[in-house]
Amino acid sequence: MSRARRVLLYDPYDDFLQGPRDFTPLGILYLSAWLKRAGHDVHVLHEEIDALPAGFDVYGVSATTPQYPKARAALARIRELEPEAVVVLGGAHVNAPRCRREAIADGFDFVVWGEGEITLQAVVEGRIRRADLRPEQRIIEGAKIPAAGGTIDEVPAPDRAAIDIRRYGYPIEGRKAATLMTARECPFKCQFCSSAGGVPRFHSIDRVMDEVRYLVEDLGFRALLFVDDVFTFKEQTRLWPLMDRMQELHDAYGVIWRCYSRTDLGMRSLERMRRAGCLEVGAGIESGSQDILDVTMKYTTTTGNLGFIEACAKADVMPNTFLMIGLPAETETTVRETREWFARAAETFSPTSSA
Ligand code: B12
Ligand code: SF4
Repeated sequence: MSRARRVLLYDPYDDFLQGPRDFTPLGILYLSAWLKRAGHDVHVLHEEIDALPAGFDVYGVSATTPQYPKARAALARIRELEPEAVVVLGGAHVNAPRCRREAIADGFDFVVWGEGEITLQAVVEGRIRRADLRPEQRIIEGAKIPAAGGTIDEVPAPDRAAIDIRRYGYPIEGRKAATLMTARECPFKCQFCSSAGGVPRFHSIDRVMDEVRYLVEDLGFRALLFVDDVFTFKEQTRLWPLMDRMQELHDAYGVIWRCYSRTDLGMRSLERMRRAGCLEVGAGIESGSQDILDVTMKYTTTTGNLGFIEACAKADVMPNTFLMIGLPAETETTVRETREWFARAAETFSPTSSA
């Protein structure tokens, strides 16, 4: 390996992301685990910009779009602290082409979009160098972790030891939930989504359960939040066997959890998930207008979405629904349709428990 480099990975504080919205910064924790395994001296920071330290060769900054102003301010601060350091931007914000170009124009040395691990390592080790590249060439699609042997188990678990994990915890039934991922990418092409159009790759069920057991048995969490864009892909061949394993843990420790799904999720899956401790499923309803669902290529229907709410009610799982106003083709009529859809959904949902 080339010389070990000092790397600081930074996820800027954001006023919106405080209290229950202060989630573990999984993106930089994955990168930290990967770079440490390659022998680098990596530090992780999820604080205000004032806390940024000097003394690093490479600074990796992570941002969603609302965090981008803070990421830009962090860049300015890093230039004061370490003018010669390489500063790399990644995260969901730069999944949009225009945002990548802006970031290079704003002065980031590199923009790595998509998956960060392999390409950030190449930058850190000097195999990709600023001096060799024109500005537009410094926008790089992150190499994807190959699904060797059918899984992405090569990815080390997030480096949760690098942060004070007990500070975080989305509340589910008053318990702090730890976040984790079991797969990468979504094959759908919803036009508004920054995760659209990939090739899903999965961790093995054994590997998922190793991480779950670490969170439950070693760190003491009794609630979990799976942050996969769509946790419920491959219902019969993957979800159901995973639910059998989760049910063992639910029975042993009373672990409860939440995940995200599309609404085309079968009743039998919802029932298995409930038995395995799932209390909430987050799902993108997006709109009560079929026109808008079609224009944005969501590939769902308003009636199918209502069927999902009904199935959740039967399975005793709380549907957390997301919607957007202002998508292309939105009019006063489509906004009214959305309001009407939600009124029908509220009537349809009559949970049989406090879940
Ligand atoms: C949990 C979550 C939340 C939580 C916490 C968010 C947070 N910032 O911590 C809550 C519920 C609060 C939330 C709120 C919102 N969210 Co949200 N959320 C997620 C979710 C489901 C998981 C995030 C996560 O942990 N991902 C796992 C990690 C591993 O992924 P990652 O961070 O992208 O990291 C990888 C790469 O991006 C890259 N990378 C990351 N950082 C860096 C840095 C460098 C230097 C490099 C090289 C690479 C790199 O490498 C990593 C590993 O390969 C994602 C969807 C998703 N699956 O990612 C949406 C997502 C991040 N949310 C999204 C949105 C739109 C929002 C809201 C704006 C919604 C709203 N209208 O209020 C708010 C804004 C919050 C904010 N200020 O950032 C969008 C972001 C789109 C965008 N352009 O930024 C996403 C991507 C959903 C989507 N599919 O479109 N969210
Ligand atoms: S199904 Fe969900 S994650 Fe996949 S592209 Fe559509 S909105 Fe994005």
